Amino acid sequence: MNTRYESAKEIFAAYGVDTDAAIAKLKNIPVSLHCWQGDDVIGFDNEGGLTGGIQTTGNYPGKATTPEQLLADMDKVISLCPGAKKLNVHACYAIFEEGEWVDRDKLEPKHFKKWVEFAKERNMGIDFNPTFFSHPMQKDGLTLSHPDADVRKFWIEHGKACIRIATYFAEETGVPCVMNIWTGDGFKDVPADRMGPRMRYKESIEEILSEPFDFAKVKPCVESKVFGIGVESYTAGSAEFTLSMAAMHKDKCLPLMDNGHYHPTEVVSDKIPALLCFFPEIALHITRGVRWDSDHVLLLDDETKEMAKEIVRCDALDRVYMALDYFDASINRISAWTVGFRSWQKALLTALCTPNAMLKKLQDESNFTELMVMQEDMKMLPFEDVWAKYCEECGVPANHAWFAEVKKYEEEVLSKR
Ligand SMILES: [Mn+2]
Repeated sequence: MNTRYESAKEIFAAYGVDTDAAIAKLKNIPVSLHCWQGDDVIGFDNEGGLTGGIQTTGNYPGKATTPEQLLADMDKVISLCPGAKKLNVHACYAIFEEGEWVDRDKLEPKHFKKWVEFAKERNMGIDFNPTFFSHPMQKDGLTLSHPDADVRKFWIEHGKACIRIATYFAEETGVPCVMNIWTGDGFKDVPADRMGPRMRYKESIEEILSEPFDFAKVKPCVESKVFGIGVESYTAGSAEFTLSMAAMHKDKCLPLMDNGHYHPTEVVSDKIPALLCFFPEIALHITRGVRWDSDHVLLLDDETKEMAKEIVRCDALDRVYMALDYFDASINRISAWTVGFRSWQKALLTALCTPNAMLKKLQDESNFTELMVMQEDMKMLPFEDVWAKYCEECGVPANHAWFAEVKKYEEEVLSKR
């Protein structure tokens, strides 16, 4: 008797798609799992809560408030998701010893030793992010672009410290560390000077990048954003600014695109192949904005699928660093994390099972009528059966059966916090 997978495999093979190869490939593509879904982007180094242009909404019970809880929660998520993972840590998640604390400009590798231990035990690399928000030195909404040199200096030192920590992550895990620079610097209302803050921002980033590092191990990125809460009229790190920054410093930094950080009708799926024409490597933050940069949980929606498709059909799985970046505090956080990670895995697997060579040929022959017909047909292929096989091989449930685990964890662990 034919199993569903065997039957699906034949259907895909008729279009020239090898589903076994797709499954084998996806198993080895790391996707970075962000630690900040577990505690609503709070971290362990401050008591002030989340401030500075980003926001979580909701107060679902059970959020992690200690490193032990957060690591246990991440472990639960990891156990429910197929595929290779990398950790993504923000600097505000430094884990201090009892009674110990240093400010962000003085952070050292030892403050992230527990993250390294956790990653190494699970065979994962670590990505890293300086935290330029939720801190009293973020003054007037500004950090690296502030007119006061002392404010800029504090944050430059933070950036340099993070490069040293990123080097430590790369050396300990043997996996390059993507280190992303994002600030919420900007203005609520019409600025009188748009260039000044950007010149200061440029010089500050260049100073951070003057910290010695090996570009094979540490991959600094610059992330743009069109606006933030309370920063609606102007951001220093606009799309043009960060893209130019990366282009002018190709030997030491990459552009990072967050698909929540553009005007609502712009799509990052179209920007991926544009950047790949010029940059050997790029980085992504994958999220779902609803009407604004709301960081809703990633779902298997059209744009998510389209982004994955572009990475795959540009043959760029080894050139694009993929990291998840969403946070929802209104639902069970373990479930939110898991749904998002699994959605991106589904999008990648779907892309790997799409007959891209056949579709490209139709386009190159200007056979646009047939291209439309075939693209519509492709939407109905039995992806579910390939997904089930992939999950089985990875030892995780293929369908919602994983949610029973989350409910059990909520009852036994989360509800007691
Ligand atoms: Mn982001």
